Amino acid sequence: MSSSSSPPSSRAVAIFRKHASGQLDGEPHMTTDDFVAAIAPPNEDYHKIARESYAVLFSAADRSQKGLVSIQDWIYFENLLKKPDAEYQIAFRLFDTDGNGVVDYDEFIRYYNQNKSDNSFPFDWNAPWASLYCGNKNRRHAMTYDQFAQMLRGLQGERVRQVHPLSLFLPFSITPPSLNFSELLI
Ligand SMILES: [Ca+2]
Repeated sequence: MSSSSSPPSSRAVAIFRKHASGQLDGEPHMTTDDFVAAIAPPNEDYHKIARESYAVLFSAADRSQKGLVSIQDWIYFENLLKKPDAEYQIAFRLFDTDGNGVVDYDEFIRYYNQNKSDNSFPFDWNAPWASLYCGNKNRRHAMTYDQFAQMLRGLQGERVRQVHPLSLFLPFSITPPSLNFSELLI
């Protein structure tokens, strides 16, 4: 059974109502600050990096890129975090900036270049390995979620075992949100 079909937990709804300070079309919505407050560990002494780490997840939760998270977005995100491949699902949504369900080459390059750090995976876009997923310069192709996840797993296995998939691309590490979230739901 897909967890995306699970009914929303009343706690998830309660957390949303507690934190949502924004309004859109007369409905409560979460701002970035609301969202970070809802998912970050309650006693964490924020510093800038931690805040940015959590705030980046807002982009994955804000499915229509409207700058606010609706109750439907929140419940969808909560279900996403329950999935065993949550980190990959989140990474995919961060890269799929137009939300059309595939990551095309331009999206991939753009997100990678915006977020890479000195520690990021150094892609050789012309390597046979990379063209397997992204195509070559004559013919680029978009990645489905399965292809994207396969690529990330390949990257991890090849280069950095035990490394969080998002940290391959982002200039900071993200504490797996599922842990914080489940603590929050206890
Ligand atoms: Ca896309």
